[in-house]
Amino acid sequence: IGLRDDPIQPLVIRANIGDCVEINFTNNASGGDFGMHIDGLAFDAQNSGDAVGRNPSSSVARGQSRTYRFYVPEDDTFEGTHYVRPGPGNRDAVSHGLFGGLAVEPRGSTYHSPKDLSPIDSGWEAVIRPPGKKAFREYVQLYHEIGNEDYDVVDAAGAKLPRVDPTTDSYRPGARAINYRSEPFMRRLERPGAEDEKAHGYGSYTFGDPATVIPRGYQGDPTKIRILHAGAEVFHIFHLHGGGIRWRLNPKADPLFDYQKTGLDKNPEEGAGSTRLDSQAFGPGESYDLEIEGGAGGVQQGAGEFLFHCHIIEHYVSGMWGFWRVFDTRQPGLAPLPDRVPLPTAVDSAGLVGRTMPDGTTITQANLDDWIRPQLPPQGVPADDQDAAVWDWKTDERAAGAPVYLGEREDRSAWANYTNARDTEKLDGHPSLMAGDAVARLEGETVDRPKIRFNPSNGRPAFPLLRPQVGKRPPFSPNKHSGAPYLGETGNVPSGAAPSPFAGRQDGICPSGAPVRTFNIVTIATPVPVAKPVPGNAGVDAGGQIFVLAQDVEDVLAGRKQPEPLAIRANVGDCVAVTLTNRIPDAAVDRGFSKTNLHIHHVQFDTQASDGVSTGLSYEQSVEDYPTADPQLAASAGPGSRTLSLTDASKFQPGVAIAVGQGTEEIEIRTVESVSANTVTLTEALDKDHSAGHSAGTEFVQSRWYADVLMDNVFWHDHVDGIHGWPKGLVGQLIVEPKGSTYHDPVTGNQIRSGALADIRTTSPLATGQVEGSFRELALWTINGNSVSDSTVNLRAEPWANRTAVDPDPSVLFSSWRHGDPNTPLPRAYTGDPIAIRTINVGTTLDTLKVDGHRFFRENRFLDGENRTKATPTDTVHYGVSERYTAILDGGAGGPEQRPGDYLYANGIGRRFRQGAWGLLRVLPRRVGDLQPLPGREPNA
Ligand SMILES: [Cu+2]
Repeated sequence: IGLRDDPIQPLVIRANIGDCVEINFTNNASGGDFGMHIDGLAFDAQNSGDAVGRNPSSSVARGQSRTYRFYVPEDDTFEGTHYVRPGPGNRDAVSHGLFGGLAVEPRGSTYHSPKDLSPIDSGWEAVIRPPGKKAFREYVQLYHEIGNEDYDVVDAAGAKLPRVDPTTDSYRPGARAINYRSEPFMRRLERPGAEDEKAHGYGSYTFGDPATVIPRGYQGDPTKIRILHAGAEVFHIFHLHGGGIRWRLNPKADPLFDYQKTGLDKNPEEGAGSTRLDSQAFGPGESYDLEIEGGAGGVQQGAGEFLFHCHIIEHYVSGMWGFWRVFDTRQPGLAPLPDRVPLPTAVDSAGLVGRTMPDGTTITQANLDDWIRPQLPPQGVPADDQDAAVWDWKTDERAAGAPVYLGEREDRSAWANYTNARDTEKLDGHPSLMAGDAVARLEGETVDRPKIRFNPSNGRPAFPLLRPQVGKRPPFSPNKHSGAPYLGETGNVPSGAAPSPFAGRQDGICPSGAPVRTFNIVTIATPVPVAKPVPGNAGVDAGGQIFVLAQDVEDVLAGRKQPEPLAIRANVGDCVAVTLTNRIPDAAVDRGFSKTNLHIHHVQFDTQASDGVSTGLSYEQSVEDYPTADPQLAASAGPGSRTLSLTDASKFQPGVAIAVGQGTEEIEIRTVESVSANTVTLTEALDKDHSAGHSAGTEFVQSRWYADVLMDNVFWHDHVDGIHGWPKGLVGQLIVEPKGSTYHDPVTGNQIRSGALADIRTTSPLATGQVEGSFRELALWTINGNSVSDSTVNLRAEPWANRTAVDPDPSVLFSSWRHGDPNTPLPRAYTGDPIAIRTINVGTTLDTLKVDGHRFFRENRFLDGENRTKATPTDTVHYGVSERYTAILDGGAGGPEQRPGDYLYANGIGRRFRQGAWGLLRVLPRRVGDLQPLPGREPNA
């Protein structure tokens, strides 16, 4: 039974604004009398389904029936999911699934099956047709725990699941669920031979589709995701991947937002103010309506898998995840929205012949290979199931309209995770293929290959290109591990004489002419000094792991530069080009497998290769440690050279992409033309010098991001092993600054490329009415779970105990006269300097950030008609992992009264404060030699 039609799912029913809801309820359950209550609607006390206070009981005994009436008031703000549950005394039954949702839809809406648009009565997935407005797809997701926290979850055979997953260390595998379904990584990684597949826990290529919900849609479909916390045990934080696929915190406060406006948008409306979110913390009983900007595929209009999960890492590793599958061609079993032009049906390669492509090429049998080959991973037979450099595709030269391009041989191995039909329809008799696939068998082969499908309108491989191959690592993306294999790296690239499949693309990730900022990022293992040394404790996390710019690797490893989470910056309208390599040795990490990747939020990107996570049928986006996995240069190579002499060239095949100088700022990416013994010849010459001993190989990925709007600070992090990696430091942020900004060291004034403390020199407003020119900036992560101190800011801590051991007097606990300045970041500013704290939570519970003596706004661009801020200021915010705030201090440093002095900032959770997650903001009354003034601001002499 596929999940879509599975009768075992939470009951989701629907009503419209202004409707009377009449429920004929029969109790057939054992275990007592039950009623049915709907939260947030109007009802008579006799009709409430429970017995609260002096209200009469309205539950019914087993075998009995009654009718309940609820009323949806005439008010648009009632739209959304309302919790359906029995009386509140039945908490235990609720924790085992006695709950559902009533989705309130716009006035007069009708509800339809996503399969064929027939009317439906219930179900988590629906097509909603409101009169006078565009139809939208609706996905109702109920997040919940299984049982209470003392309950032992059992498997299908009745055996208790472990409290701690032996494959990942995650707590309570199988107990974190969406719509009664859980897909703990444990269930995937326990497959024999899966030890090196931890990076592919979300991968359908390696493990098949998960048991959890897979909403499906077509690019540009208007979409509302309605989330409800139906459990009662712990908070969750909904997070949706995919970059420019965001929603408003407060859509009704943003008159410029309209769910109906979908499709490609490289310059989205900055909006009247409500903040764009891709993470939302929610607790028991809370629900949110996420109206997706740009619709399915986001404003960048990608096709592919858009992962969603609770961002609390132990929750998603324990099963609370799924993905939204967005197609670019029409699929069996998924009806187009009734008011949208249907996408084309995919064709095989022969079906492209005679069509004219966006670059002006008319496809012929003669130029077909020039068109298709650059869009596929390099052709070759992988050396083993971990060889991601090639993909074993073929052409059938005997077929009608030959050549016809075929994918890998279908995997017919028996693996329970994809032998069931799940949300994506399967091809009968071919458990790993999709409905709509056609197969061919090559001479001499004993199994079929699926014909590769193409979008006939643009000649791209239709998503998904890949089909499951159980236990294998997926291939890297084509076009040199491009970050944008589907959308293209750059928009509107001019065409040439030859066929150029990446030319003429309106949806190329970066608009042509956008400035490109390049960051070569390396993950390294390095000791991190977390706390000041005290007798008996050096305060060093010997197992630290961080992202670092390649240019800084040697300085960090040599102790010349303090290790910290990586903050990088780009301006609105900039294109960011990233290479990622990994030099964390296997021996340095949990279970001896050190792969890393880099997942970013919020910016526009191509989810098929820049998400960081190889979700579903995406390309490989994680990398092994290159010093082990790849060879080194046996002799130096320099500009103009096309040959590489390597310590071992046996892993390379013609056509594969090779990064020369992995882990260095000089990294260059080329294509292998030929291999002879240990010499590799490249198709293009090198531009830079590379020393003997430097590495060259296939373990690298490229990402491409477009910072389309002023979205403030953006979280990024490793997504392979957050349980172990985030507390050690594998987190970062991209800060999107106003147009025209430059970034400077506050001490020297020199321009900088990274770092938590920066002066931002600009003439563009950060937030109208608050900061309209240059400002000072602190990137601040509250990172918890570190082995030196459970609570840190930016991997640094100033534990109270270290101070009270010296002087137990609490009245001077925070005195720098008594104890010196704390070890934590210490931003400095002159009175009145504009200052912004860019903060992100990296913990497993909710934390608060408090800034003493100052206030700031949760929403910085929530303005009235006269451009005055309408938001309410606060001095403390709470946030869960991945939630971020830009705290622009009202009145600047020293507040509206412009008072100099030292001000405390701290994590407000008592034990975290005591463990050292606090620091000082120093507001200086007059000019000092080692702090540059901001342009246009003259400090007192
Ligand atoms: Cu959670």
